[in-house]
Amino acid sequence: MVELMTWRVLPQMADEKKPPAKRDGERQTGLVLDERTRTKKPPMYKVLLHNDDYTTREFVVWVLQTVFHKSETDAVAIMSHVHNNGVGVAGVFTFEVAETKVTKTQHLAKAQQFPLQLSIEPTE
Ligand code: TYC
Repeated sequence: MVELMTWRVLPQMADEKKPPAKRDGERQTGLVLDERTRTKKPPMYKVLLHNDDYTTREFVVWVLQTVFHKSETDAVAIMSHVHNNGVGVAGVFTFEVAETKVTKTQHLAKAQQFPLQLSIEPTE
């Protein structure tokens, strides 16, 4: 998947010899970006993993490594957290990416007859 982002340079920058004083929100690139480009971040969503008594620890660790690109150490820590607390965060993504990861994981779990449950929740 390819995501494109446009960075619009304000016209005032084109002919000015010295840059204007730094504004609030201007980043270290020196580019002056319009208000919308500067401030708009996409809403982000947590993918939650839920504990159950049947899915193996090994499968959960494998899913965290292959679908969520976690290191083995982080994958084991997240799996253990879910096992001990009932629920935990597998990762934080835009909605479309979160949905795709949930769907992939559900298919992988079903193929092995594991009842693994996931959910999506907006970040604050
Ligand atoms: N509780 C499971 C077991 O003891 C392991 C497990 C961990 C299952 C995390 C689901 O999201 C989960 N085999």
